Amino acid sequence: MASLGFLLLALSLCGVQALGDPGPLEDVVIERYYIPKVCLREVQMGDFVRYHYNGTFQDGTKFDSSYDRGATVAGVAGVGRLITGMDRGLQGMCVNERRHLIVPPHLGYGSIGVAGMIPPDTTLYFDVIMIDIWNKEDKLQITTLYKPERCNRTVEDSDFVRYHYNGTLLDGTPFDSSYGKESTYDTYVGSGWLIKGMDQGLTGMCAGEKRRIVIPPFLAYGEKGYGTVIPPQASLVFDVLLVDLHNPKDGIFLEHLEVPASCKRKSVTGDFVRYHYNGTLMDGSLFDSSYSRNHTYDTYIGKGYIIPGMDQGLQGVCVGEKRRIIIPPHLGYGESGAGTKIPGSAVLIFDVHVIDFHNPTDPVEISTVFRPADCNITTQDRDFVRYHYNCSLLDGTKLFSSHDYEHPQEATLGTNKIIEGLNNGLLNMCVGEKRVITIPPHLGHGEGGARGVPGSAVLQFEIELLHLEPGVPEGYLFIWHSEPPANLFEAMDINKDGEVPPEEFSTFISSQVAEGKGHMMPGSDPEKIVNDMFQNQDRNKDGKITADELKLKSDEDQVKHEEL
Ligand SMILES: *[C@@H]1O[C@H](CO)[C@@H](O)[C@H](O)[C@H]1NC(C)=O
Ligand SMILES: *[C@@H]1O[C@H](CO)[C@@H](O)[C@H](O)[C@H]1NC(C)=O
Ligand SMILES: *[C@@H]1O[C@H](CO)[C@@H](O)[C@H](O)[C@H]1NC(C)=O
Ligand SMILES: *[C@@H]1O[C@H](CO)[C@@H](O)[C@H](O)[C@H]1NC(C)=O
Ligand SMILES: *[C@@H]1O[C@H](CO)[C@@H](O)[C@H](O)[C@H]1NC(C)=O
Ligand SMILES: *[C@@H]1O[C@H](CO)[C@@H](O)[C@H](O)[C@H]1NC(C)=O
Ligand SMILES: *[C@@H]1O[C@H](CO)[C@@H](O)[C@H](O)[C@H]1NC(C)=O
Ligand SMILES: [Ca+2]
Ligand SMILES: [Ca+2]
Repeated sequence: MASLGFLLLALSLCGVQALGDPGPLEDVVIERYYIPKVCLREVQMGDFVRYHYNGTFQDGTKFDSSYDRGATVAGVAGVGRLITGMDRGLQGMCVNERRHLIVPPHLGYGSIGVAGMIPPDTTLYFDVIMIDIWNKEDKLQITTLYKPERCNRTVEDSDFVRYHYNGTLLDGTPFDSSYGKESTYDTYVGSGWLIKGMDQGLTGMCAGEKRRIVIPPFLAYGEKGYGTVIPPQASLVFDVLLVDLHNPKDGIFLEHLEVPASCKRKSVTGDFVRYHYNGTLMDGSLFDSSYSRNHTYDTYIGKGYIIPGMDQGLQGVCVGEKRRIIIPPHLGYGESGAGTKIPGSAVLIFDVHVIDFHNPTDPVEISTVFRPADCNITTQDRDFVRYHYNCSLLDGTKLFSSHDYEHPQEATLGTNKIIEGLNNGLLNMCVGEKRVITIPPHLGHGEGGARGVPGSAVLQFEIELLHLEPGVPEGYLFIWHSEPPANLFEAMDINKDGEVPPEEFSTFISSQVAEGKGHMMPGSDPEKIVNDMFQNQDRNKDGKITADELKLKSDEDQVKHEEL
């Protein structure tokens, strides 16, 4: 029988009609006139099938058609629920295959026929197209189409996912797609929001992964189907691209990309941090970058000025550190997203490079690099100093250096000529000492910065003190080291003629300085200072100082007794 059936099949492929009437057929004649290139499965006994057909008599008149009822036929193949000819004729069919079947009466409706439709002993001709095949034993079929290299988190129950999909029936008919809807499909997995097959099919995916998920109807919309687009008993094929996933219980995730070997201090709440960042979504698209603005992002942390995930993620950073901060949407921009580039419920990935940070209560930080053994005389307020310096930002960017000028830098301490932090850092230094001074912006150039200095920047100075001259208090030009001579005027009036002209005054002051009895304000032309001192004493401006003028002056300001 089997070999005869095969023979008949072979004949039919050679064109059985051309042979005229071959007499009653023993078996179904099958002509597979369209076989799709891809045939993932073939109908087997017990499979559920959905198909369309046209049924005609030998003369071509139609006696039945599934198309006329506007619905596919669903049934189980090979178990005697269909006419035997159909049971046999459907065996081995692929989805989208088309067959022409010739069913002899004894495999059709026999000698009885169907009242009013099929006369007795009629050979039936069917054109069949297979639409869907599945089995109760079926499991979900998952094919991975693309898997990203980096895949260390995968979808689990109760995760929230955002994905794109194309949904088709098994025969390729599209029924739905997320594309063209401006947005991903967003939902919870394993919480009953999705059809069972989708819950299972999404599980284990990582962001960026692409899968084909074939879902049998009992894990999809089952016997009811869905609306007009998904027929009853339809298998579904979803091509899914997972865009993003997180769990509502997630906190932030940190990855430490680059931590400097030495980290004196780590950031805490209330610190002001300057950092560069690249912000991307899980699919790798860049939504924002500080580099595009050529400016660090500057903010206090832990104070609610930035999204909570960032407030948390910037805690404990070191200056110079590079860190990846992965922020779930409930610690980012939530369900509504932000702007045009951050979709609702998006996970944000910030790659951060910390340039510097400080606290508004920070003092100047001094670290001594070298201190000479005999360091007896150190700088004090009002002293005049000469020093070399290199100034840089904490990320190493060089800003200024005294070595670039012909002469080292000079300054009188406490005169507001240099930034407060540097002034403080130059105190209690001895000649030859080397220091590194770290200056927070409130003791430097502040929020506004200065030419070449970014706003709120922490500055680092390398200092070498070259020279020190003791200073004089504010408003003084000269001070005595101990008590001035008892009879000052007589000491000054060298030729004892009762007057002190500029020459005598100058000679007197020079000898006092030379004998170490006093010193003039440093850092200025001594001649000019002596001249200023003379002018101060010569009250009536006649070019000479008298005893009365000198007395008058010292009575006037008792407190300034060290000065002339
Ligand atoms: C059945 O007939 C209709 C109308 O002629 C045709 O469109 C359809 O393709 C036929 N189906 C098959 C399976 O041949
Ligand atoms: C992902 O993997 C990287 C290294 O490959 C690791 O540093 C990081 O902690 C992992 N992230 C998660 C969320 O497991
Ligand atoms: C869905 O179909 C569109 C258009 O053919 C295609 O660009 C897109 O990559 C498909 N998506 C998936 C997840 O296969
Ligand atoms: C950033 O700086 C670079 C180089 O200095 C310059 O080419 C670019 O135009 C700047 N971009 C902006 C947004 O200022
Ligand atoms: C940000 O992206 C730019 C360009 O790809 C890169 O040069 C820079 O190092 C990145 N920054 C961080 C902090 O990852
Ligand atoms: C500093 O003091 C030490 C002893 O305390 C002394 O030996 C040395 O000479 C002093 N140096 C100067 C420059 O005064
Ligand atoms: C400044 O930097 C130069 C070059 O690195 C170095 O030679 C010099 O000693 C530095 N100056 C100070 C004061 O540290
Ligand atoms: Ca005189
Ligand atoms: Ca006078």
